[in-house]
Amino acid sequence: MNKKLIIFFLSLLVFGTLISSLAQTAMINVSGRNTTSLNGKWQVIVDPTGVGNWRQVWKEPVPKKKTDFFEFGFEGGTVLDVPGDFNTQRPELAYLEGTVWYKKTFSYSKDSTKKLFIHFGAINYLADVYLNGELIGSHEGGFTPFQFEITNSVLEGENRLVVKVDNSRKKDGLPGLGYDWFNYGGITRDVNLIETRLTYIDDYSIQLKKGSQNEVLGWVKLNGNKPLQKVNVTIPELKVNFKTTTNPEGYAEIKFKSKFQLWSPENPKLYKVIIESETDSIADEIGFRTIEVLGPKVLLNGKPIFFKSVNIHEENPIKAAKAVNEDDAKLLLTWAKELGCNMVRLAHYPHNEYMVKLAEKMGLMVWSEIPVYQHIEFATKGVEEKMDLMMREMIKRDRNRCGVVIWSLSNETYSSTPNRDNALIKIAQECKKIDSTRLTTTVICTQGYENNAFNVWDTLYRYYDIISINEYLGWYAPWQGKPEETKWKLVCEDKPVFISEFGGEAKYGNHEGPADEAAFWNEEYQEKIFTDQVALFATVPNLVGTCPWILTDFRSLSRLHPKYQQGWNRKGLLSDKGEKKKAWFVMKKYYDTINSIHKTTKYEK
Ligand code: GCB
Repeated sequence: MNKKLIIFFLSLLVFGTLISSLAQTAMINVSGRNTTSLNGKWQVIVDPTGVGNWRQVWKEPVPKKKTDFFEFGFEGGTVLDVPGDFNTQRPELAYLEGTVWYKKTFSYSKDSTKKLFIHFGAINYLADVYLNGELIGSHEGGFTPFQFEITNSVLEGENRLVVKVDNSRKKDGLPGLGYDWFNYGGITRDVNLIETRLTYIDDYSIQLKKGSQNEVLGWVKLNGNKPLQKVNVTIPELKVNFKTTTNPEGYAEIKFKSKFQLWSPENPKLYKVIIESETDSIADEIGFRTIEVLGPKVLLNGKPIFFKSVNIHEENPIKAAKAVNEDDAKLLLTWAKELGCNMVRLAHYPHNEYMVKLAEKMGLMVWSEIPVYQHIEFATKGVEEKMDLMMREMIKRDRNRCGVVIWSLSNETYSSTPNRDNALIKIAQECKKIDSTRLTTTVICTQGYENNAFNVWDTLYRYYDIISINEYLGWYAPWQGKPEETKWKLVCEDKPVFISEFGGEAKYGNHEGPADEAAFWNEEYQEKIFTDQVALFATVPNLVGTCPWILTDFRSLSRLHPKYQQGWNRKGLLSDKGEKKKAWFVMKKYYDTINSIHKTTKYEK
């Protein structure tokens, strides 16, 4: 076994034990396993002031004596849908940032040849999970999966599961106190019981070796009491049948060659891949492609690619609620395709698995991001560890999704924040250790823009593959000359540049006021920003992609304009009802023609 991989697995082991008192990082490919869904109606206790803790509501005591009574209970109370955010399910929860206790019962027949896990796709933000009155563990972070093994704590017959969900903002949270999206609380993703054999396939990585278009280099990891096993990886369509044996740690390297039809936006080919050990078997749909940076260019399968991207929040604007299922994903991604995109930036946190899988099937590359957003307390104890864990949870879940091509490790942090550089350099290096086959980026919005010259000075970019810039020229920063005459200064001259956010607000159907005045939120002003941006793009050196902010209007409590915003950030190319604003057509035209006109201009000093 390759030395680097041994070190990687040892560090996973050490790290895994450190965090096991909290949640376990979840096994991958839940839909390929033996699951019982716990989605559906859950009883809840709404507890805005957090009294449920001292009342110990998870114990659900019943009066025994005539004088006993309890001022809480799940029976006869509110019922909410899981998955779903709690805020949009009951009017009185609309703006709740606090605690809701969820309860579900399930029955189980114990089987000594099986292990049982409870798996949560995500809970926003803090979760304490109680089974039959006992705390089994906790998890922090609103957008990544986690699990607990309950083989020994589950009871024969009926079981009571109580989950404390708390979406209060935390100063040392990820994100921190302030962010420009709606803080949907709740059990927002699927909940499953997963039954496995005593030794099961926990994780695997099956992707092309860095730089190769015909060789897979990966690994499989078993978990359980019989780590030494024969393992087969088969891809029936390619007649691949690779055999290996795991070592005493349950690990085996996977290495084989084949003639793959490479995945690309034009041909999003996925193969059925079956991984079998002596005690377990799991199937996946996997695509193969390479993504790399060569000087100022990004190459997909060895050829230069221009990222025609769009930003998306995990929200169904029509329902004005959290996006939670495949239909929601389809709605959003179909719009992205219609715009002419070949990529989506899933901002500003890892989205649900439906989004990532469907994007891959539809030929959309994915940019996935952790919620290290703006004012993060990098110097506060524990914050770096949380960043690291969230990154690992994000990568573990989607490592086999070839559609994911970029890991973004932060958005709009400030170089003056104590320990920011240190933390973001460290995480970039860790990310590469875990996955050297994808590109990394960090997004920055503090740059110089004076006398029509744009100065990208933040040295943090040196540690990432792509320079990603949120610029908002024409909206937050008024133009200082002709867009097509903008001059550029780049801190890293030879790196690809991606314009990860630009745009401005307009209320759909609003044509009030002069077309050149921002304060009227009219469609014409937003359209002009986009026309000017297209002119600007021709001046950007090393440009490899653009990503307007944002596909649709989205809910944000910091958007207080009573007439035009009404609690919505109106930078969508589409309204909250999916209506196309004028700017949509400018962007669509750009994406429909860019392949024939775009040349990556070299940076010149
Ligand atoms: C940004 C942020 C994004 C905001 C956007 C805006 O730079 O990255 O989260 O929503 O600006 O609309 O101001």
